[in-house]
Amino acid sequence: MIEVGIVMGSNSDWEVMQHAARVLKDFGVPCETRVVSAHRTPDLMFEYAEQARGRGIKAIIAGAGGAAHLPGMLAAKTTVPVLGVPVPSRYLRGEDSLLSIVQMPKGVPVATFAIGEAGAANAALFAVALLANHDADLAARLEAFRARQTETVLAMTLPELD
Ligand code: RP5
Repeated sequence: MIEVGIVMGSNSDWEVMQHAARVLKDFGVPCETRVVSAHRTPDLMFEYAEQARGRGIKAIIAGAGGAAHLPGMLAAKTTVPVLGVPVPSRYLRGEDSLLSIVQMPKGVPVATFAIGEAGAANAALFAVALLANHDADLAARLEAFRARQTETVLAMTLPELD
């Protein structure tokens, strides 16, 4: 059963959002990827949000750029946690996306991540952490991931100056 939905406003968001899919795949979390646009396919967006909980989806990672209302509108139609990823935009480099997603009025939260690749990967890691609350095997894989990351940094060296 699909546990995490990854949705994005356009296939042009995939370059960024693939990093969320990659993390979930590496952790063995069943996920789906869909193009769902808030302003170009609003009926599909509502349908996706309305059906999410019934389909067993535990978290929705939503990426969008520009006037990025997709995460907020999904959150308006479902109580499944929505994790928003601001996608870099052509003219404002994603600052517009970030502010659109993060500034949700009180009452309908969207967890907002960093602009771009780091945000997409971290949204997926956050979804893994949510699922790991009820999945000991997944929690162990998350601990192992963090330990490997720590080892990598501990092994880093810097060049000597001449
Ligand atoms: C948003 O508009 C999408 O999330 C995308 O980031 C941006 C541009 O979309 P395209 O013109 O590339 O389809 O809705």
